[in-house]
Order: sequence, then C-alpha cells, then structure tokens
Amino acid sequence: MATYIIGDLQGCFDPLQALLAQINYHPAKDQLWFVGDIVNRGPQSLECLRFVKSLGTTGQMVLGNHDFHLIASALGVEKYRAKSDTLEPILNAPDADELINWLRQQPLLVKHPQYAAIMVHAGIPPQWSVEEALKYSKEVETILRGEQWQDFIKHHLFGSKTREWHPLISGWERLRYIVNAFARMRYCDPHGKLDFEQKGAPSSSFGRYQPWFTHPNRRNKDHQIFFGHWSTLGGLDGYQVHATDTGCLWGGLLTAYCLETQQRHTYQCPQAAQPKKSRSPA
Ligand SMILES: [Mn+2]
Repeated sequence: MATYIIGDLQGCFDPLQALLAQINYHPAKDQLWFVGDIVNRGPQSLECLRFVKSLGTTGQMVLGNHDFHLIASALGVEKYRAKSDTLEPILNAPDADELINWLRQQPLLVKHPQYAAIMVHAGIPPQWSVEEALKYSKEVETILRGEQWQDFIKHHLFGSKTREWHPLISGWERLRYIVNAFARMRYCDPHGKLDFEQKGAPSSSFGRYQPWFTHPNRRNKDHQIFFGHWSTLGGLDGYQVHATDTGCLWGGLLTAYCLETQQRHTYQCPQAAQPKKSRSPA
C-alpha cells in the first residue's frame, strides 16, 4: 500500500494517467491525494474532476483557488472569469450539478491518520498551530456543506482586502482570510499578513514578507506539509514542507510524492497552456 500526493493537475488528465501507469498505481491498494487546482486552464478538466470524485474512499483532495473559481462559475459569478479558463465542458456536462455538489464538500486541509503529515493547497500561516489550522479549516468546510454555501461563494469569497488575521475577527471576513490563506497564500509576514503581489520564486534576500514556510518561528513545523499552488518553487523539499506543483500545465513535470518511501516520481508533460496574466484569483 502506498499514498501518493499528486501536484496541481489543472485539467492535465492524460499526464495523470501516464504517471499512474509509471508508478504502477494499484486502485485497490493505493491512496491518491490531490493538492487541489485539479481543474482549469488545461484541456481535460472534466475528466480530472470525474476521476478524483470516482476514487471514493481511496482518494482525497483539498480545494485550490481554481476549484473555488469553478464552484463560483457554476453559480454564475463572473468576476473571476478569464480568457484562459477551460471550465465550459464541466459547466455544460450532464453531471455538472453532481460534480459541483461533491466538489464544494471537499476539505481545505487533510491530515494523515497515522503520520505527522498534512496537505493543503497553498499553505498554513506561520502563526497557526496544526490544531488551530484544523479548527479553522473546519469552520469554512461547515459553511460549504451547509445551507449558506451559495451565499458564501457568491458574495464573500476571495476579497484581497482581507489580508490580516486576528483570532477575534469574525463573520465572513474571518472565513475569507481562512480561504485566502489555505488556497491562495504565497508570501506573508510573521503574523500571517498576506501579500498577494509577489508570485515569483523567492529571492535570496527576504524582507518582512517571506514565503509562508520560511518564517523561523512558524508554529506548524511539527508536521510535514504538502502543498501545490506555487510552480516556481520547482518541487522544493525543505523547511518541513514539500512543494508538489512542478508546472505540469506549462510543460513541466507532474509530481507524485510517495509518503511511505519519501520518493518523488515525475512525468514530463507536454505544454498545455501558455503562461499569461489573467483575472483568475491566483
Ligand atoms: Mn492554485
């Protein structure tokens, strides 16, 4: 039995199948974990979404910013739409409602039942312990699974003005920070104030805003954290974190990290999209 953590798919279904063949994936024995952004920009988002859903108890995923964008698009939210979106086949599929209903009930954080290992899409702010992060992720998951999910997605998602955390912030603003942190963060200050401007690879000289995982007093260093979202990190292993988005969509690699052997398996992907600016909430 093996647990494979698989980087951002973004609709790259054929590379996923090729990678699974390469690692001799055994559906009856192995677990597949997906770090989110399973859809958008690539050519086969519908196939990716149906596949991850079909895994049932042998699969896990966490929600990434593009997955949230898909849920919002299904509710008719236009403001994040971009020319590079490839979500139409999902929105027009006969099983669209079923897929979206399943997707919105997926978690923001997954914790391994035995190992000190955690998966999130973008990261965990340095000021949160693992126990706190679990509690905060559940606050959002409860809303997404409850009656207010449409209100939350339509009106309260992704405001880039919500950048700062305090344990006493409440209401929609609190939930917005939690989603911004788990699904969008790259750089932040030691107290978790988010910086949405910087997207590139870290330079050698860090200022106040650093990659979320390099802050020396980070309170969640007692677990290995697996994440995607940040392709320019190039598959970093260090700081007790493992970056798994290795740029499949852009003609880079698709990564499957085996938890048991701590080995990276990769598949060289054909380029499926051109990097360009878009209005999608990155
Ligand atoms: Mn992402």
